[in-house]
Amino acid sequence: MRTQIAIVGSGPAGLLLGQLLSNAGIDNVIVERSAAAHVLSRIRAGVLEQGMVGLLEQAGCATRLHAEGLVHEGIEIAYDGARHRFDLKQLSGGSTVTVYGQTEVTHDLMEARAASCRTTIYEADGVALHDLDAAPFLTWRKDGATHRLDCDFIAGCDGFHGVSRQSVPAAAIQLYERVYPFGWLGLLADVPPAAPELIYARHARGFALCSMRSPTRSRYYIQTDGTQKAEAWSDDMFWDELRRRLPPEAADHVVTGPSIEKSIAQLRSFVAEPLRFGRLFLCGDAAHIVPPTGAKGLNLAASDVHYLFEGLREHFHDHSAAGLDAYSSRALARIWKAERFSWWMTSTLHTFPDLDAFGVRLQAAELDYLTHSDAAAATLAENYVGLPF
Ligand code: RFL
Ligand code: PHB
Repeated sequence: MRTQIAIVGSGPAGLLLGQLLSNAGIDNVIVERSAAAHVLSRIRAGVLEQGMVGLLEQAGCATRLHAEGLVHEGIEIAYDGARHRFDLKQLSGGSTVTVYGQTEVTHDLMEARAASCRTTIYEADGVALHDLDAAPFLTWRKDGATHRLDCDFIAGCDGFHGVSRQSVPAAAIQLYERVYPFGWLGLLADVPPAAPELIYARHARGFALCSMRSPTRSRYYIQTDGTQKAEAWSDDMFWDELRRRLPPEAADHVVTGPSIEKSIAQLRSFVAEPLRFGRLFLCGDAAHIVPPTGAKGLNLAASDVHYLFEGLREHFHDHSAAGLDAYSSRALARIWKAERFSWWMTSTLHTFPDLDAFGVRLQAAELDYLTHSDAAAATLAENYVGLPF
């Protein structure tokens, strides 16, 4: 089999890239390790920047998003028992965010992919990348046979644990990493949200977040230490701990109910540099991870896709290498700013086991500054709604 672009991974990055390429008449094949149902079962991001919404429009996959997504003009940050609203729209000069689950984005992209009649191979075992410098190809096993896909370029969209980044010789790649000594325990339930906007809460017992998927479905998170397992938390334990960490009038509005899903994610900051190795391009979580506090992971995957798509389009349509040559540095400039913002929000709102009294005072000063300075609030808003592509 031969194609122009072999895409490894059918998460949001791989599917969005595939859709943009297909619409531009550039042939592509997606090779995915898991079954489609498994890819759709992972509950992850919920907040989309305007840039990502624009890309989904460009891909022709935004009809349901516009019908069902919730446009949010503000967020709240709570600490010391009080809530503080940040008017994102006003502070950022008109930008908003859209609350629409990653599961729904993936679902919409999968439907569009099926309609485009391009090939997607699910349940591909042992995907391997070959000859990245000259004539690249993928191999994998499926149904008892080994398969081969030759291509012009490979897009490594296979997430943090994928094979693409690991196919690069260690000497050619630089890794930057910070692992935080805690995780987030998330719970999804069919109950109305506690408040109309997201609440990020700092508390001495640990961070908490009130988010949502729709007017009848809520998503909550609490900070837990890195060693805990989701199974150790009953729903009642979760709801009790969540309410303890919220200001009283927000806690009073939490409607409890049975969980649909409960899982723990370890928090990590990670960047691999560069993003290009010969004819392989890394894209999305394959190249970088942010802690979820700033809601940036999925949105960063989208901006990578934008830069990579533009580079590939220029290559095939305009016979220019400029966009592909610039891909790594253009994407990394935006990635590091999102890394900085996500690290800052995480550092400001979580409790750290080894934080001394000086560090606790600095966190308090940071929050006091944020809630009393228009400049600080504007900086938060500018980053939260997403820096321009
Ligand atoms: P994905 O989604 O991990 O998809 C990678 C795909 O590649 C497949 N794969 C392979 N395929 C073939 N061969 C292999 N060897 C393979 N290895 C893996 C996988 O099966 C999968 O289908 O990466 P992608 O596409 O780069 O997308 C990234 C986003 O999923 C991620 O950044 C976000 O979910 C992060 N994130 C958030 N981002 C936001 O922008 N806003 C948020 O509000 C937000 N909240 C979150 C989050 C992530 C969370 N967790 C669980 C880490 C909240 C949480 C709790
Ligand atoms: C979510 O709804 O899953 C969500 C929202 C905001 C974040 C992280 C996750 O910062």
